[in-house]
Amino acid sequence: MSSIEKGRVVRTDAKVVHVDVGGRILLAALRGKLFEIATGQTNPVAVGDWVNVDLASDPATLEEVLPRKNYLGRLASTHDPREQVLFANVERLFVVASVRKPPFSSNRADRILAAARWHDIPATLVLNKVDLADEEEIAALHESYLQADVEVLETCALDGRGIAELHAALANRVSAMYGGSGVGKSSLLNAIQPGLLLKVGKVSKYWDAGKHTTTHSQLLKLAFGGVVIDTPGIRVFRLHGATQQDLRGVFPELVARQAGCHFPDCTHVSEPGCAVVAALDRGELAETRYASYLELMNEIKELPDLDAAPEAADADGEDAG
Ligand SMILES: Nc1nc2c(ncn2[C@@H]2O[C@H](COP(=O)(O)OP(=O)(O)OP(=O)(O)O)[C@@H](O)[C@H]2O)c(=O)[nH]1
Ligand SMILES: [Mg+2]
Ligand SMILES: [Zn+2]
Repeated sequence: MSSIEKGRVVRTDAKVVHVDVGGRILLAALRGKLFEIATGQTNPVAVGDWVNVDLASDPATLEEVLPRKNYLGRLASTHDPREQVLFANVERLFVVASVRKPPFSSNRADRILAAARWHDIPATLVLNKVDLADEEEIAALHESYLQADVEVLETCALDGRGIAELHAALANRVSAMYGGSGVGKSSLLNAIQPGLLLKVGKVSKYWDAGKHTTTHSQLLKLAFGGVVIDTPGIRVFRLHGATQQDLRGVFPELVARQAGCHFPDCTHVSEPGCAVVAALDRGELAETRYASYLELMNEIKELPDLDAAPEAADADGEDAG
């Protein structure tokens, strides 16, 4: 009888991985050879990965990471040009953002939404803490993302608004919650399933920012069917590996206008006869979205040489966990 079994990674630490094998969580050590495969990535295995584990050794060893259906990755850090794999094999990404405390960051949301599109992961924007902003402000945000072809949910983890909708969207599929710190990712999951008892943080009075309460990504089973990955809040999200032409394809409301541009490969930055800039001037596009796009375009130009030797950096870059 073979001692190799298939399981799903629910958490990763520096040297051990927590794997769900048939409902039992066991710790597996990473086989050294997994680090030797030149992938250009900081971590050979991520939460959500399906893996083969050898149960004959003690501790068990993680032998192989099975091919991924998809994954979300980002630039590891400003000092490390490799890709950090955040999680793998998700059917929907919930990009969670608060409308206040911390204030809504279109820049962060747009970067993550662009990356999700680039990695072919369907995404929903969750506008949380709707109890803290007025209706017009929320409606305007909501509208700008519908224009960007993004599904939007308005939620409040405290008074229960939108919780039934989020519950339905999470049921019977594999999802991930991702976004800034203190926006309410863990609170929303607790509201959906109180038994999860995830630790939630305080939002700092002085900075209106979260404090990195969740320190590691964790795959959770939902009692009503489905699994969800809770992740630590991030500060910066930089795309990894996308070219300027790739980026052009992941802002749907710009893609919808590009047939009208004078140059077929117009990047909508400074070319004459640009239909995107014309639409922007007429007030038909959200300026914040275009600003995010421009910033990403400039950043891609300045990316470090991917073949350069990476400096040592921890896998989670500049965030908490
Ligand atoms: N007013 C209001 N506060 C909320 C809401 N959702 C969460 N909070 C509060 O926001 C704070 C941060 O919530 P968390 O759930 O810890 O946020 P998180 O996104 O998991 O943060 P990290 O784990 O640091 O990434 C807590 O004090 C929550 O009580 C909401 O809908 N309205
Ligand atoms: Mg959390
Ligand atoms: Zn253009």
